[in-house]
Amino acid sequence: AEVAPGAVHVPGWLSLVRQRELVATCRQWARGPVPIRHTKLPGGGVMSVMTVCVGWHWQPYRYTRTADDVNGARVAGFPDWLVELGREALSAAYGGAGAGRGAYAPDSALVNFYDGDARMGMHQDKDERSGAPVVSLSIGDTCVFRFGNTENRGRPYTDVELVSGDLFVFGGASRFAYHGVPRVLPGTADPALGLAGRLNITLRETGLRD
Ligand code: MD3
Ligand code: FE
Repeated sequence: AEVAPGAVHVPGWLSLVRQRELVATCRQWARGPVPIRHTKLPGGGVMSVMTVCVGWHWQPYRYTRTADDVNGARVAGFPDWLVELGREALSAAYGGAGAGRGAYAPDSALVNFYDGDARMGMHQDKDERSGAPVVSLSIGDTCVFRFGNTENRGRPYTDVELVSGDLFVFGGASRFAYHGVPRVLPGTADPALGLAGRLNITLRETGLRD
């Protein structure tokens, strides 16, 4: 379903097997080389969401190769299979004939973990030097995702429930829209996932080079 121009929701895109594999992979990334943590904001705040990065490390508000704000280690490399997953996601959302899909080259993933109390305020993703789409994969508890406008944090916005296995792609006119996660619905995940909470994996092109 196209929620807005370039913003496409594909419910149930990931099989349960694929979701379980991704949970296991995220658990590995969460251990290191840079451990998952609550990101500290320059103003003194701390995010309720926990984040671990792959490929490039996001620290508000820039991407680096080493996690100077955590333990100084170099982040895990961005695997080829994750580039492939990103290309498959674009095909699923925009169609097999989607222009330039082979050229999609995500080089960074942010893995966000939400417990029942975690939230993400309305923001834009604009630290990337690329207008390439962002791919979002949801696993675990259902959440309310708020998709806003490109002008400000407030109305108009649309609330959409994101369920485990859902894919969302944000490209074109939606790439720089405000968005957030006002709440998670605890205990809604399939017990077979063995995950208490919600994982969101976003794939991005940073537009950066070493
Ligand atoms: C719309 N994550 O990591 S995913 C983020 O569920 C982030 O963890 C949320 O916002 C989460 O920055 C939302 C959906 C999403 C991600 C990136 C976008 C929506 C987007 C970039 C542009 C527009
Ligand atoms: Fe975001």
